[in-house]
Amino acid sequence: MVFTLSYSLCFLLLLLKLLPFSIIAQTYKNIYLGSSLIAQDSNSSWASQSGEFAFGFQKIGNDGFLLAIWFNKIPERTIVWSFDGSILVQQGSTVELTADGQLLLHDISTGKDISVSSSAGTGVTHAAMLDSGNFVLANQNSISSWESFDRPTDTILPTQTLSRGSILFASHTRTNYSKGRFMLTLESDGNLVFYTTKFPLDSRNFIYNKTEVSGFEVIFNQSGSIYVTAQNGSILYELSSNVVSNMQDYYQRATLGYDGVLRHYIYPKSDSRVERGWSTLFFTPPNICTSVLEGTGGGACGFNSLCRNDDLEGPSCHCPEGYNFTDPKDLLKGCKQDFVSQSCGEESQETDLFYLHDMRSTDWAGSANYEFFDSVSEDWCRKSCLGDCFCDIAFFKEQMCWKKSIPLSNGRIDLSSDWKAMVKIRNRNSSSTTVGADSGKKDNSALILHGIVFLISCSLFVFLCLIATCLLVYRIYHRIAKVSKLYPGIQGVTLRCFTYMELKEATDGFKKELGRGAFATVFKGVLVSENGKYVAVKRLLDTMVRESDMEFKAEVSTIGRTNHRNLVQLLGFCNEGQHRILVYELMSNGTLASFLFGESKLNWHRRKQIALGIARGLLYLHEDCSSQIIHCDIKPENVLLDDTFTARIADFGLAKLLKTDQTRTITAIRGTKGYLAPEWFKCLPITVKVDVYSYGILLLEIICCRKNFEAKANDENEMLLADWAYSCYNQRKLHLLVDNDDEALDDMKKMEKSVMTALWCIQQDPSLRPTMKDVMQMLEGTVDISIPPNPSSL
Ligand SMILES: *[C@@H]1O[C@H](CO)[C@@H](O)[C@H](O)[C@H]1NC(C)=O
Ligand SMILES: *[C@@H]1O[C@H](CO)[C@@H](O)[C@H](O)[C@H]1NC(C)=O
Ligand SMILES: *[C@@H]1O[C@H](CO)[C@@H](O)[C@H](O)[C@H]1NC(C)=O
Ligand SMILES: *[C@@H]1O[C@H](CO)[C@@H](O)[C@H](O)[C@H]1NC(C)=O
Ligand SMILES: *[C@@H]1O[C@H](CO)[C@@H](O)[C@H](O)[C@H]1NC(C)=O
Ligand SMILES: *[C@@H]1O[C@H](CO)[C@@H](O)[C@H](O)[C@H]1NC(C)=O
Ligand SMILES: CC(=O)N[C@H]1CO[C@H](CO)[C@@H](O)[C@@H]1O
Repeated sequence: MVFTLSYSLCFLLLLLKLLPFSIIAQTYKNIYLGSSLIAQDSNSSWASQSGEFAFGFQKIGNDGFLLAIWFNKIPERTIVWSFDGSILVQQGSTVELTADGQLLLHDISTGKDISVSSSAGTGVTHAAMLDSGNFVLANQNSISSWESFDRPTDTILPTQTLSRGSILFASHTRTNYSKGRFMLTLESDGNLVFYTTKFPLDSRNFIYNKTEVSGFEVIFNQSGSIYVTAQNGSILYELSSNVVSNMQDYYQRATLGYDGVLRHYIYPKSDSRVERGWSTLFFTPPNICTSVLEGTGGGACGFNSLCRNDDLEGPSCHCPEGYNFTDPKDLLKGCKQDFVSQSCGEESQETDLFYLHDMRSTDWAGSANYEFFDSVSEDWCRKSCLGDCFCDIAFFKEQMCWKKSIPLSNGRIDLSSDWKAMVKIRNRNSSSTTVGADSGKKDNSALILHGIVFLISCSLFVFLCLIATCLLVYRIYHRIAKVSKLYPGIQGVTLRCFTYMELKEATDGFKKELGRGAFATVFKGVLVSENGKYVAVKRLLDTMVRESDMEFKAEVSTIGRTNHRNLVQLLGFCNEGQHRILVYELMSNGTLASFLFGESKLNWHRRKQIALGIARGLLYLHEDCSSQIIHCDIKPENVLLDDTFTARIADFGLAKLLKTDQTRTITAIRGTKGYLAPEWFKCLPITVKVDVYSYGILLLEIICCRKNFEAKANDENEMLLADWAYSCYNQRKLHLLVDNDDEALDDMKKMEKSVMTALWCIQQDPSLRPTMKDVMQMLEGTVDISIPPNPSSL
């Protein structure tokens, strides 16, 4: 920065003492060592000579004061720079240019001093708020050693330049100046790049506009042009050009808005103008809604939201019907369902409780479709989505039907398009049913007809693959089961065959319900015949169980022949008429889910033990028991804790006990949303690696004590634990995953190993996932773990 400083500083100091301030200097006003400002309601600031800019404290709502620079002559007091938007100080805090030339922010509530000019060299003799909007610390020779222009926040001003490596970052919201979700940088190789971040981390997520030039710097010149120049000064690329001839009559700024759009604004200086206010001269990208197409992350407006770009007003965020903003104060945080989503359990009953709402001109581009059908009718597409608990929205176009689940990415509204999305919403009440909800029952024949059409489509293969796999797996087990006798177990385990009356008595007429799942209800019981031993009695819904006696017995004996300290032991069964009941030992501490997501959480060391226990149990099922068992539904609800808090896997072997071939494609899938490996949705064989995947998700949940998908997470990138964990791992910020968990924070090495193991388990490609034996070794620390690739990349 050029200073027109007079002869000597001493002379100036002398003048200062004798004369009023304004006479001294032409273009600057000095602030001397020892000066300070206090954060208080009567604004205190250091203004520039012309009074157009000021440096000091700006009150931000009722949250505190921000150390900032702003346009001082306009009513809006628009902020163009701030020290650190995340630091708001309370009334009475000060900023001081200390005797040794440091600019210090003293926060009265913490009592801490924060260095504002940390990189300034020694020898600072004064500071100045320049008329350009630049605040500088300078030495005796007026060489500046620190400038606010070198540390831009979201705005650049005329005469300011952006050098290679500088970053403009969007504010979080209109009124919150901490770092937001979008950044603009001139990269070290000279490209001008706009990108989204993995908010709240700064790291780059998706580049939504890139100008490939080998730029040296970005210049905003006084007549209102913004351009990229080469090192020799020649203009390589013009971003915004001056269209107003009398630019000196306007204030100008270029700001990267919290919505990710860079806008060049002007504001008439003259008071005589009737209409004053910032108006946009130029903005880019032209349509951010279509520019942001993130592979991971929610898109321009966050998960499940819809971005709409109006020519006049720019982009705005909306929620689909039935959804509300996650945080009404931060619309970019996305939307959440305003209803309880469809349960995958009693699916047949719940279908009637939902309807599909048509939303025209709406699309969620790039959100993974988990199913696609060709040559089907719209009606078929609707019913298929309604009857499928995984389907949250469907699209129909020219006989093609796509189904997607939340969280949905990159939603946008384009009024000129012919898109049509159908959003599934729970009925407010059964009387107020709208589209298609009440037609479910009577149209079964139509459904079958369309089923034929559907057989032609690609999904035929998915369907056949599943059936084939199931049949094959089943055959193998069946054969093994046939040769062994029913009752004698191994290692002294004998299955008891109970009568229905016996169990009715034991449960006092099936009174004390412990839990209810998709295909069974569990009751507490006590066996008088065995010294009052407590048991869990699992009564399978008769519609869900295989009809054949032989099959049932075979499967039960497979389960009965397992014996491991990390499995819930099957004690006996009942197979009388339509009554199919399994009797297990009772686990006094209930499910792991309640100790991860409930009020009282398990401590870190216990959680580590539990993670190992589950891995051991799974390893036994996969490799060590007489016939391999794929669990198919590993989740915290299916891990029980006994009185010593040892993890015991429940419900293994049930996958084969249940009818798998009664319904259409997706419902043939066993398992629970969120824990399902991708191969369930593809035409890939189902192997033990599906359990490894589910285990990986479960392991992350155990580490972080939270659900894999949490709509009310602090920030949208935290919503999907799997993605969030990878970002934190990649950024070496694993501490963010276990916020207040001191024990885990003290055990970072182990915690990192666990996260790495989990990331390997949830790789898309099953062959990349470790076996449970590998997992055990990784967790026990007996092998080195290599760096896991991004699990969401294909
Ligand atoms: C302080 O500045 C605000 C605008 O930021 C203005 O509305 C208010 O009147 C000022 N207060 C005083 C005491 O000057
Ligand atoms: C601003 O947003 C950040 C999140 O990025 C949050 O931590 C902070 O509390 C917010 N500040 C205010 C004053 O709301
Ligand atoms: C600013 O840049 C534009 C475009 O390159 C040029 O026409 C104009 O003369 C420049 N103004 C100044 C004051 O340098
Ligand atoms: C400046 O450099 C660019 C390439 O960086 C080159 O194309 C241009 O001719 C140079 N201009 C002058 C005047 O040297
Ligand atoms: C990127 O920015 C340029 C310049 O504003 C614009 O012409 C182009 O359409 C933008 N590209 C996208 C994909 O938004
Ligand atoms: C969601 O929005 C609707 C109206 O748009 C409102 O009635 C409802 O209370 C909101 N729900 C929540 C949870 O904020
Ligand atoms: C929200 C609401 O009105 N719910 C009612 C819907 O109808 C059932 C009976 O069918 C009532 O029990 C609910 O209270």
